Amino acid sequence: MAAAAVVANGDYAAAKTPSAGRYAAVYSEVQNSRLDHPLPLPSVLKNSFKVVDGPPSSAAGNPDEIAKLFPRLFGQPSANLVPADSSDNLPGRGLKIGVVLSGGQAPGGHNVISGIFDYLQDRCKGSTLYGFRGGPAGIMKCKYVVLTPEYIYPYRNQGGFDMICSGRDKIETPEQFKQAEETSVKLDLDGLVVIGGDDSNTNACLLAENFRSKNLKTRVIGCPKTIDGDLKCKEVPTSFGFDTACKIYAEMIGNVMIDARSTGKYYHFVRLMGRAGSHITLECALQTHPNITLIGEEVAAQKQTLKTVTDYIADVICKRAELGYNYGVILIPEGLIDFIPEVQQLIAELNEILAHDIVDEAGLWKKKLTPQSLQLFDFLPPAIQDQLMLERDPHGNVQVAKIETEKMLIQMVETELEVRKQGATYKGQFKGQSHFFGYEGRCGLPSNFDATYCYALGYAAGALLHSGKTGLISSVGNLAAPVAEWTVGGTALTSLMDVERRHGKFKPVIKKAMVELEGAPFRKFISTREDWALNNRYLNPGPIQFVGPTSNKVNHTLLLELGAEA
Ligand code: FBP
Repeated sequence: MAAAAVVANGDYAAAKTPSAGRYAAVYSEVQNSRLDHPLPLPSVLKNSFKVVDGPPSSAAGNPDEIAKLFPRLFGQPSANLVPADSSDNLPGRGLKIGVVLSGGQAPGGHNVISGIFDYLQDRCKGSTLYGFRGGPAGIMKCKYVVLTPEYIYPYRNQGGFDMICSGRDKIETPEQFKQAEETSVKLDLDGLVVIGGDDSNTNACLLAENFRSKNLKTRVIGCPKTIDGDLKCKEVPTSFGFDTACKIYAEMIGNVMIDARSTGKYYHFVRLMGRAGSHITLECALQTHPNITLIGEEVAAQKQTLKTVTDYIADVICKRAELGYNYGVILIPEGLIDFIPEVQQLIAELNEILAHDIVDEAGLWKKKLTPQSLQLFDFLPPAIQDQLMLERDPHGNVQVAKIETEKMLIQMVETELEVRKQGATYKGQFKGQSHFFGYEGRCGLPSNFDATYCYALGYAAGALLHSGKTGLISSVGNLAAPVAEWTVGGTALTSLMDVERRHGKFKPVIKKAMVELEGAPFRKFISTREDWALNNRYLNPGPIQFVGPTSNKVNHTLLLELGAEA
């Protein structure tokens, strides 16, 4: 970023308060105004603290397998930071710490780095923070930048991951672990912070285990990042980025709703990011009140098929037509097709074929599919067939962001409505418009909540490394309370793990948190969705506010899960 070079002043305090308009050439007024947005810290991080260990931990599933995979880390306790006397302060020696951004962008990542940096500045004078460039590959190739006050300043409270950029590489082969070890030794790293989602934090734990097994001093701490909102547990109430991304999508959905009502002629099929859990879709529904919302977890629990999903949408469209409404808004989670049992089965078979066989142009590979999967594959529109065959990501996942489920559903609903028209059970007009809101929400200016939460996560990661912890994920809790009362600590990464079959082998994975059908957000949604289906209760939340009465509003999902919203 050009702005990084503009602050030539090496003085930290001065860099924090540049003269007004310094970045005007490259930043909008709003971006500029965010640079000096003050970030409150939980009070435990503002004063002297000590680290208190909790009881021994276990695993989210298959503890015996996890214990075998992590012999040095399994069972370690989580850590809590509690107020203490200044006599308990850790020695303020300089540390060498690395930080890496891993996986998809999520608003607030820059503030995590700022939090780590400020912790080191405040409590470990003489420290060095290395930013590994381009994700985990930066660790393996020892590609880094030394983060200075001047380098960091223009990224404070800004969206994106462009300070050091991200990547989806995984450190998994013995050679790659060796490369990571070499980097750790070369830079004499005391610690490494991995900012990532479930896969990246699993990788962080493997690195922590590996470093310990090689008697290297490098400790590893993870940070919960993903707009998808599926990396969470009791101690980690939410992943950062979810709040901002949902607010951005909700604004766009609200606008589309008003457009639908204004013209009265379109059904808008909006697919929303979130490749596994449907948290984003559910939260956006709670913020905007669409006519139809599909929740993948419910579809799976009811063992729905593509046909039943299509029928459900067509039923609502027919009832609305009788009321005189030939328009509406339908929210679809990006991971939907992966929840439909018949498609799930097809994807599992395709995964095995793609991992082990050559996919020949003549289509002989199709003979390996079971008859049901072959029938379904042949029934899908060619574009969806191609999208299902695309290369898996480095973690073995189908790239659901590239599967245009919204277009497929429009086609299927259209065909169903045609049949109903011929049977005289539908007399309306149907025109579908497709949207995919995904990348638009990943690099927005972080909401006040994400900005503050991320800063605390980073500051806490610094504190955990300073106190010699490894294999923990930075955990900031009590988030419905004022920031001063937020709790801070680290949760054993192995306690979030289970084993899963990937690329045809069992691997440790952090169990994804899916939408709970008994949970408060889903129950709130089902209590009103029928009303939203037929009566237009559209809500347009408008753009994210940074000042004023609604600026510190937190998403419904988090508040409902914490019992702080009715
Ligand atoms: P993370 O799990 O890495 O945070 O990424 C989430 C996500 O934004 C998903 O919602 C989406 O399916 C995927 O990334 C898209 O990946 P890519 O950036 O590689 O296209």
